[in-house]
Amino acid sequence: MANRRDFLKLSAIGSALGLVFSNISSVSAKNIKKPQKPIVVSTWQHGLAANEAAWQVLTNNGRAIDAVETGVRIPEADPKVRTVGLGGYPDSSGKVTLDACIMDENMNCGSVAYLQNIKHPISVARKVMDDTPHVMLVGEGAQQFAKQQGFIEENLLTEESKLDWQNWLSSGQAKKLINIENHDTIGMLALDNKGNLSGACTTSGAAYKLPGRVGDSPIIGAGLYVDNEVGAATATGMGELMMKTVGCHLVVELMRQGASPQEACRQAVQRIANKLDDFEQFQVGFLALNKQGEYGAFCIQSGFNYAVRDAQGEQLIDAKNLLENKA
Ligand code: SD4
Repeated sequence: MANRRDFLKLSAIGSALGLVFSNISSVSAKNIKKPQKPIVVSTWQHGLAANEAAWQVLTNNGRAIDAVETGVRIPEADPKVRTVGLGGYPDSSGKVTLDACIMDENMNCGSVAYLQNIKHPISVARKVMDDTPHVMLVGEGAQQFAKQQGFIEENLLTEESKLDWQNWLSSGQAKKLINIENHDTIGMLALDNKGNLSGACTTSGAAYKLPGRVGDSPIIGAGLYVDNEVGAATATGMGELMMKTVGCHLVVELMRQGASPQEACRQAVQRIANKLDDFEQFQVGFLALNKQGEYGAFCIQSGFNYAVRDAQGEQLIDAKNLLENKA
């Protein structure tokens, strides 16, 4: 039997129908397209190997949420990737502290921040999502939770990262802005065979950050957002700027209003640029995937690329940037 809530919903739908019908021809021309699926996209060159692992899950009829978790675990475990998981650049005191989050097609999400000594923060975030009533655990509490869940503690500061940190210390601790050498967060978005979207984002954050600093990557809405009706977005670069604009949520909302993934990313970058006189000093890159399997990206300055894996194979694409059309 219909209750009051259903009734209110029905009335709202009824009164909206006039509007919907008046727009029906443009909506159908634009939106009724066969979605291109499955597909997975992710930030940076290390996205190629990560996508391949995710692709195996997707082509075995797996869920997007399992694909993105599986995918980003590849760079997390790779000590050569210096800004994710094992081997990530430490903070200014020499500690490797990790941030990650994950979000599925039902608005479920999990996140960890300032997590130490655990190689796969994304899987801890997944456990927060699946096994707790919470969204986010940080620091000591996140580490205790990970241990209870059977994650093994290990030292994540490799000799190479330690040496670089020591050199940085002895160089007078020059303030290191996020430029093309030191931002390689992996953000990954996938659309599975059922047409469901999910995303994951994991990082060691800005190199030599202040102890205790947490960036955008574990913040739902800033470093990652998924709305299964519309699309998904993730980000890389100077996290403070994504936090100030809730950038990934903004990208998804722009897609909801009809923007293509690339145009939504462009507008989110432009929003940042409009607010900051010195935006040219920073890098920010957004990557988006919509419900139809269309993707796009945009960044402030050249250098950001992203990896795509679909039935046609793999690609590494240079994102368009804000400064390229500036004289
Ligand atoms: C952060 N967005 O912590 C991240 C930086 C990044 O690889 O992209 N790092 O601000």
